[in-house]
Amino acid sequence: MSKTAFITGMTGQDGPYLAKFLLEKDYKVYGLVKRYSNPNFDNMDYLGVTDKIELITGDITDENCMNHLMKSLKPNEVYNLAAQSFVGASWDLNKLTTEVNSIGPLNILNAIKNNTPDTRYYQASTSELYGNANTEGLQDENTPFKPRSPYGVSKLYAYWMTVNFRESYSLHASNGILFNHESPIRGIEFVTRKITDGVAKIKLGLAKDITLGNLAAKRDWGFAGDYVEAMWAMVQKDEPSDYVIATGKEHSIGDVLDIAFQHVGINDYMSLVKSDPRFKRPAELHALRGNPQKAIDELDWNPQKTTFEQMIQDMVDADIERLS
Ligand code: NAP
Ligand code: F7E
Repeated sequence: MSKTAFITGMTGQDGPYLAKFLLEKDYKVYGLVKRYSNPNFDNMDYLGVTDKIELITGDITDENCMNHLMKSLKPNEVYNLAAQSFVGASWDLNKLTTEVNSIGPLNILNAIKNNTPDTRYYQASTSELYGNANTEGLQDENTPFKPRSPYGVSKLYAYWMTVNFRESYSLHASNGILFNHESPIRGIEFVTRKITDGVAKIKLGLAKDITLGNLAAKRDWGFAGDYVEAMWAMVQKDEPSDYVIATGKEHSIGDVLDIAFQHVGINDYMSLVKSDPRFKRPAELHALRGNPQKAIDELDWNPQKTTFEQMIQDMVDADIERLS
């Protein structure tokens, strides 16, 4: 009999990639979507999964809803990907961010514990937990957490609650500490997609320039399609644990700009990029680079499947196609 998985955050970036991966493994997939007057299934459509999963309307901040769903669906695996995931908005939306990113996972963990304690749980944790800890070296599972955004602080609670339910109630609950990962269906406000969308618009004559914030930021950017494989792999382990998922390579915003502009044949682009303090954050996180060695050793996960260059070029191509 095929396994069942319940994924929250189906309209986002990672939900559709994970659903596609699990469908290929013959899972029955239930996907949670928030109630909206005007739903947007574009990301699921892009990956061709909309009609292959059972969509359920709900909200992770609603305790009753999570209880009811665990009781009725009894999934083998739960992947909690739902979040207010935009760091930049988390200062103005600090309470909402806490309710979704901290209380949401708590509701799911309680619902599992009370209804289906054999269900395995994946929590979407993040490199934002580290803040500026150890920016000179690589961050791994033992690097101390020093979050610098309300988003990071909200995710810290969920991280420790996941560990706590594992240790207190023996739940199979794991944290994937994922570093930035991108794709053609990345949200338009995140910096890589903002750049690839902007470059595509400039190429097509639809925009004159791109306006960004802190141009000095550096990140460890991987491909979402590769990262969902690690989510699944940690849930399959006999013992639950926490894993850094990263490429181990650091890139600058300048690297993203170089690759994206060069891909459309524009080499001299400096006058096309503006900086506006509007897009800067009250506290910035300067640089991140993760050490995925534990995931390589224990999950047999390959951090170098898709290169950074290929990913950015694919994003530009997808944006040009979408806009053409
Ligand atoms: P995303 O594109 O922002 O998607 C987030 C999803 O959560 C959306 O489908 C959103 O629905 C849903 N959601 C928000 N509030 C909800 C609620 N109260 N109840 C139910 N669903 C809700 O995020 P992503 O990039 O796919 O990331 C997936 C997860 O990994 C997130 O938890 C994120 O914080 C975490 N993460 C991401 C990265 C990254 O680089 N992408 C790195 C580390 C960790 P609407 O669209 O309807 O609002
Ligand atoms: O910013 C700088 C910005 O918004 C990356 C989320 O998925 O990854 C993501 O969070 C860097 C930051 O991603 C602009 O200041 C400059 O230093 O693409 P981002 P993020 O904040 O790293 C982590 C791991 C998550 O968990 C999150 O959910 O780029 N930057 N100029 C800009 N960023 C944006 N968005 N827009 C700009 O104009």
